[in-house]
Order: sequence, then C-alpha cells, then structure tokens
Amino acid sequence: MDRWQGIKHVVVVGLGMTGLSVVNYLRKYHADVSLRVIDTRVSPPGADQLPDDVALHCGSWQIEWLLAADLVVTNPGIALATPEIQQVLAADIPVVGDIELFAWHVNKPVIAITGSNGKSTVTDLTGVMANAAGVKTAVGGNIGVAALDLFEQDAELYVLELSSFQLETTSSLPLVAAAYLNLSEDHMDRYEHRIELYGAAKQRIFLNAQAAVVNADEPATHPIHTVDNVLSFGFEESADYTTKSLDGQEWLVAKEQPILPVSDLSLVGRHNVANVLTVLALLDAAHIDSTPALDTLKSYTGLTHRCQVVADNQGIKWVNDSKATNVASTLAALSGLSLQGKLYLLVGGVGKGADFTPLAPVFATLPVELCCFGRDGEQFMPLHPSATYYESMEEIIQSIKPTLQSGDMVLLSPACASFDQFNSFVHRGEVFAALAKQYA
Ligand code: UMA
Ligand code: ADP
Repeated sequence: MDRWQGIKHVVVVGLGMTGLSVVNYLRKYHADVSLRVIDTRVSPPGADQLPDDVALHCGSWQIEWLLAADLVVTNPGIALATPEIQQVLAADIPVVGDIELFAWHVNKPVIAITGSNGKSTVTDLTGVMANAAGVKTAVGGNIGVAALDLFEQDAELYVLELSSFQLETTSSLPLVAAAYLNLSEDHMDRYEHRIELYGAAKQRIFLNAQAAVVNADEPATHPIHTVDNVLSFGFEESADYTTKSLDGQEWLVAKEQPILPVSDLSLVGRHNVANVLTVLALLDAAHIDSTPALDTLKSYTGLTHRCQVVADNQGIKWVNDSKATNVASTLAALSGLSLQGKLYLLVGGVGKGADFTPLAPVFATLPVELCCFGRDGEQFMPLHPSATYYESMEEIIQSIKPTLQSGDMVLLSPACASFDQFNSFVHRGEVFAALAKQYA
C-alpha cells in the first residue's frame, strides 16, 4: 500500500527534535511534498537548524495552514485533544506522529518498549545486548534520538522507546516484539487524571506486535488486543522470565533455563533485575540468541541520571536519580537503598497532577530528612515531619552541608519533572552532580 498517495501538502506541528527529524526525513524521502511548520512557542528549539526554504509559523496556531494540509504530523508534546487538532480531525485530515511515519517506511525488524518506568534502561540495554550478539542495532525514540533519524544508520534491527504520547498517534507500527513494562501514575495532567486513559495509550504498542512481553505482576500490561506470542517477566513463579534460587544463589531464569546469577549483574535494585529479564525476553522474542552477549550483562552499569553515585567522599554518598520523574520511580529508588546513616532526599519540581501520598508510608520507615523544592515541592510537606521547603537545590545543599556525617546519603530522586527550574532531567542531574562535587 502506498501510504503517500494523494499527500501533497504536509504540515508539521512542533519543531524540536521530532519536528526537525520529520522535516529532514520528508525532504530526503518525499521531496515532492510541500512542507510547512507551525510551533506555538515564540522561539521553538531547532528553528536555527530549519532549512531556509521551509515556511515556519511561530508563537500561535495557524489554522488556515492546518486546514489546507493533506497530512498533519504532530510533536508528541501536542495532545490530540488540543482544540486546533480536533478541528483538523473534524475536517477528515489525518493526524499522525513521527513514529507512524517511521512505521510506513521501515523494512527491518523493530522492537519497541513502553511503560511508566524503566523504558530507557530496557531500550538501551536491549540495543547494547543485540549489538553484542552481532546484530547491527539502532536505538532511538523517546530515549532522545528521533526515530526517523535512525534511517541514517545502517541497521539490521531497530529498538524504539515509545512514550504514551507517541503511541497516541501511532497505528501501524509492525513489531517483532513489544514490551509493556509497568503502569503507574504519570502525565495525569494530559490524561484528565484518569490512569485508564494513560494505560489505553500504552496498550497501542501491541496493535501490530508479533510477540508481547508483559509484566507478570501487573495485569494492566497484558495485551487487550490478540497477540499470538505472550511472554511474561517478573518475580511470580509462573513468569516465563523470572529468578530462582539454585544452589543457594538467586539466578536469572529464562523458560526454566538458568542464565546467570543475579549477583553477577552490575545493575543494582530489584527493578533492574526485572529490566534485565525483560531484555532477555525481548531478544528471545526477536529470535536473537543472547548467549554471546551475556558478559555484557556483567559489565553494564546503566544510564546516567538513574540512581548514579556522583560523589562519595568522607563516607557521604551523593546519588543522582534525576530521571525519577514520577512517584513509582522514586519508590523504586527507595526500595533498593542500603543506608548506614541519614537519607537526605531531594523531592519536587513539576508534579504533573500526581498524588504523592503513596510515598508517605515509605518515608515513615526510613531515617529520612525530606528536602522539598521547586514549583510543587510544597505538596510533599505533609508527607513527613522532617520536611523543609527550599526555593532551590543550591539552597538545600548549602543548608544541609554542615550537618552531613559519614554514612549519610544525599539522594536526588524528585518524583517530578524538571521544567520549572531546569531545561530537562539531564540539566537537573548535571546541576546536582556539580553541587555534589563542589560540596563533597
Ligand atoms: N510544544 C508547544 N508547542 C509546539 C510544540 C511543542 O508548546 O508547537 C511544547 C509541548 O508542551 C511539548 C514540549 O514543547 O511537550 C516539548 O517539545 P520539544 O520540542 O521538546 O519535543 P522534542 O524535542 O521533539 O522531544 C520529543 C519528546 N518530548 C516529549 O514528548 C515532551 C522527547 O521525550 C523525545 O526524546 C524526542 O521527542 C525524540 O523522540 C522527552 C520526554 O520528556 C525525553 N518525554 C516524556 C517522558 O519521557 O516522560 C513523554
Ligand atoms: P523511563 O525511560 O521509563 O523514564 P528509565 O530507565 O530512564 O525509565 O528510569 C527512570 C526512573 O525509574 C529511574 O529513576 C530509575 O531508577 C527508575 N526505574 C528504572 N526501571 C524501573 C522499573 N522497572 N520500575 C520502577 N522504576 C524503575
């Protein structure tokens, strides 16, 4: 089927990394279509890299352009519920995202991963393992490399991290294997505070999947659409990919086959054991023999900004978990801790409409000093008697520094997005790491 038949005028909504990749892709592979870009921001990121001959409208919507299009391609940050996008849909003009364009073009196997937490870790490790197993693999999507840019690499396999935002506008992505890791509250401001709407967007990953990799402990991750091959991971005994005690040691086990002792992994925390089990399941489902890549599991220490020790001086550990942008990821960080002294926990930022109260019972079990900051930092104040509010991360570090003692840990695991005070979670993590190095 030629998806491009009859498409002459394309409007790209939202520049940024996604919009630029769409423009570059269209100019290279569909040079005959006319292109216009709208970005509602006054100075959108990427404007300086836009080719001169592509028309750009910034700072507001441009309805005339939208209604004259044969196809509208949206940035994942633009909700389909946006009134202007609803007007386009009402005029019977198709609206897709960059991942749908990727789906129309791709002719190699694709693995995709979604879930509330662990996507980037599983996506990156799947790519690392597949490459180590001898399959030339390109990795991208929500992890920070626009999917359409991957066509510039010579790849035999693509591994995509997909957000619920991207899945909303994706209908025909053919997947050799799809993983849905877990579901917990996030992005509630976009989903009318209804987790079922957020979950429904994630379920779209299975629409054209040959194999589904699901969390045995979380029924919400199991496909509601028919998928021929369903593999489960988790700590339930019935899971296909699980752990078992053998000769007094806990082993990773794939369909009853022992793979590696858990203690051989460099990654720490139970959530990362689940992540590794998922990767093993995905590779099997994609018919890739992971045996030659198992040594990689021993050396892989994970991505930066996820429970990463950035300074360790005079017995005080400084841990950067800036990527913890929701409650479940902060809970995962807290569950894996081994503490000798006090825990100075930095929380706050943009709460995205989340309910933070599930953190309170965990705080109650920890020797925690709760340091709240940022736009929604006040919302953490009732969760523990130690809670103190600060304007900024700098202010927190300056204030706690004189009280820190050997055995203490300073952990940034904020349970919130970063956009109130930082450009991104990476920026926030870098600021924390710099403060840690300065004060450690
Ligand atoms: N925006 C406007 N008007 C526009 C276009 C965008 O206001 O016309 C705003 C929206 O609020 C939007 C924000 O700008 O949310 C982000 O736009 P951007 O230019 O930063 O987007 P990109 O650079 O294209 O990044 C996007 C993903 N961003 C989002 O989904 C918000 C990146 O995921 C992704 O890595 C990239 O595409 C490549 O695929 C980031 C993210 O925060 C890491 N994702 C969310 C998450 O992981 O929780 C879903
Ligand atoms: P995502 O791309 O989904 O945001 P990451 O791999 O970047 O996932 O991890 C984000 C945060 O979630 C980090 O703080 C990390 O420690 C935590 N995390 C990673 N894997 C899991 C998991 N399986 N369950 C819960 N939390 C996790």
